[in-house]
Amino acid sequence: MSEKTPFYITTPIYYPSGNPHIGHCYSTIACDVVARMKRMQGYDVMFLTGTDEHGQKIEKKAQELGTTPKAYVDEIVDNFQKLWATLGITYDRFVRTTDDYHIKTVQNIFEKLYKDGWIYKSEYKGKYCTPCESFWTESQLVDGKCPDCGRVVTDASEEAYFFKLSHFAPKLKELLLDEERNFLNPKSRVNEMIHNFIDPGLQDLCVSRTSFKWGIPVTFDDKHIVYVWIDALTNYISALGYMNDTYNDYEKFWPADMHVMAKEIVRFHSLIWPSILMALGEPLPKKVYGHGWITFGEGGGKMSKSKGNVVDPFVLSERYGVDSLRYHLLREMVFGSDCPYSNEQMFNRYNSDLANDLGNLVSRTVAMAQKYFGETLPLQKEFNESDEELLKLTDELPSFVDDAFTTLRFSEGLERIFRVIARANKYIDENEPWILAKDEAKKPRLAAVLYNLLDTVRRCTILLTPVMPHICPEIFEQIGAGEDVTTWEASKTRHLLPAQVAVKKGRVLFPRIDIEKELAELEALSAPDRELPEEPLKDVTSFDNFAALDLRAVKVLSCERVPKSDKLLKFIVDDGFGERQVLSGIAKYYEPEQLVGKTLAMIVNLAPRKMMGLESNGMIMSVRDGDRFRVVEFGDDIKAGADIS
Ligand code: ME8
Repeated sequence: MSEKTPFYITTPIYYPSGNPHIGHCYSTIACDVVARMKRMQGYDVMFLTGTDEHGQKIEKKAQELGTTPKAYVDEIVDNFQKLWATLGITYDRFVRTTDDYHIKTVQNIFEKLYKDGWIYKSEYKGKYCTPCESFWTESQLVDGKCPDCGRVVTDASEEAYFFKLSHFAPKLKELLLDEERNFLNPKSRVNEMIHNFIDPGLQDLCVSRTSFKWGIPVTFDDKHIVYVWIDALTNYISALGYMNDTYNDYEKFWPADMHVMAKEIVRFHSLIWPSILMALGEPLPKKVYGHGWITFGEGGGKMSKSKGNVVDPFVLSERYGVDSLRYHLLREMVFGSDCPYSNEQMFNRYNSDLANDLGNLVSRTVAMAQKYFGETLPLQKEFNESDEELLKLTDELPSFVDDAFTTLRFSEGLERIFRVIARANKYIDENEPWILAKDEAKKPRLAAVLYNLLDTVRRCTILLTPVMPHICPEIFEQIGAGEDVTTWEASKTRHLLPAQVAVKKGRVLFPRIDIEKELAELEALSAPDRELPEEPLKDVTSFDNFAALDLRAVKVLSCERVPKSDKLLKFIVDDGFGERQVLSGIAKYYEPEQLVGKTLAMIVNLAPRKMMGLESNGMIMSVRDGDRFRVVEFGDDIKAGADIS
């Protein structure tokens, strides 16, 4: 027996700095479709996804929430995994950069690159975008700001290790321009990489940091942690067992057949990643695909968690079906381009393609087979020349769809399948089965027409299975197609349904969506719940009462828990005139050391009072945030004693 051919496909590993959204779904569904299709075609597939859990952003978020980075990411990673389960994502492995085996690989690689002279110690000076964790050269900034997110960058300088990326510039250019190899797709990204990055001069890459702690320690210099890209990109081989003992799949699956991602991280995958691999002496991935962004709202822009315009994929798949969401995303997005997301567009597409074209074709055909033949078609089949157009169009589908899906041109592949489905609906109108049924002598022809229709549905449905894996089996059941005639290979051959095929009417597969009604309901769902604040509004008071309060910014000099109290923290603060002691009931929400050095808001002229035997002189102000309270704080530039009015 011949060994199955391995096929290795990867999504980016996502940052668990916020919950997954439709954008993450797109890349993951795209990879799932390719993985499912390759499995159907008999490949031995490894489909890898995961999460990229280190970095300053996550460290900061966890700190703000008063939790540890690991506890913080655990919860979000769980949401990613729940979403993938909901969407029917058949990944084979899920890598987390906090997994021990991954850490081992990163440390081993870093050590090897250092020993081999590809990593050296120096001083980093440059422009740094904290939210993006990216360094930029002056020439890459747009209006002096981060070209990715448009935010302010700062001058940064610190001791750091560097990877000799500049050395690889000529080889990278050769790789990108190699027509036959066709490494990076779409082609437009090749020009971007060369003009924006290689030609202006590739800088060596800073690969370690000392300014935060949440990362993988450099084994031979523990002040440093490995900075994001060596940690992140390495997931593609750590998860196969490269330089670790947990897995043993590197020989079999590397080099990857395709890395899939959106355009903003193509740079890292097509320049940095190949260079790291070249430095390690390892083969390069076969293809890198950088798709466009799903954009949202007027003016587009990458859908971002921070802009709060996220459509909840859990809600959409629950209400309209997982397969409808999968279909919609893949059908709308033209590979390489950005694509605005709108619920209205999804409903229109659903009604026209799924309810009208596919749903109707299946239900009409099955209903006619039932009505005219009582479910089982008779043996005799009178095919004729007029059937050829439909059959030929269907014959061309499998290789077209294979090529389209493998190169992420899903919309083209799906459009072609639905062209055949539309042709089949037209074939019904041309052949007028209801007229044939009136004449007993025409029953054999009627049987042939219905058989052709059922068989066309069979072949189209096979090709749709990777995209709509939940609903296609139902279609097979309705048209009486058993497992042997629903393999990928079987889509290539005409007339494989049994001669006396028996249909079975089932539920309406794609009930029409009442667009106005659904839009209104979604709107209502997404409107933020207007929760009433817990404290009702107080009676009006005079201006003098307000003016009598002395509100100031104060600097926290020390902070500790009050013994035997689970509520109270004891602060010594500088109020601009001197030091004072104040107590605050926020011990449940903060570790004392988190608050030292902060500048907080305080009422300083409240009469002293005693709690747990200690005197409190004033009140630190905090604001309710759900179940917790957060202190009201100012930036370092506000001086202790500054009055608040
Ligand atoms: O960049 N449209 O993680 P990330 C389409 N950890 N795709 C989108 C999208 C959108 N609006 N939003 C996100 C990282 N994506 C790094 C990757 S890989 C070694 C490290 C998808 O959570 C798309 O695939 O910001 C994009 O490249 C990726 O999520 C970015 O995910």
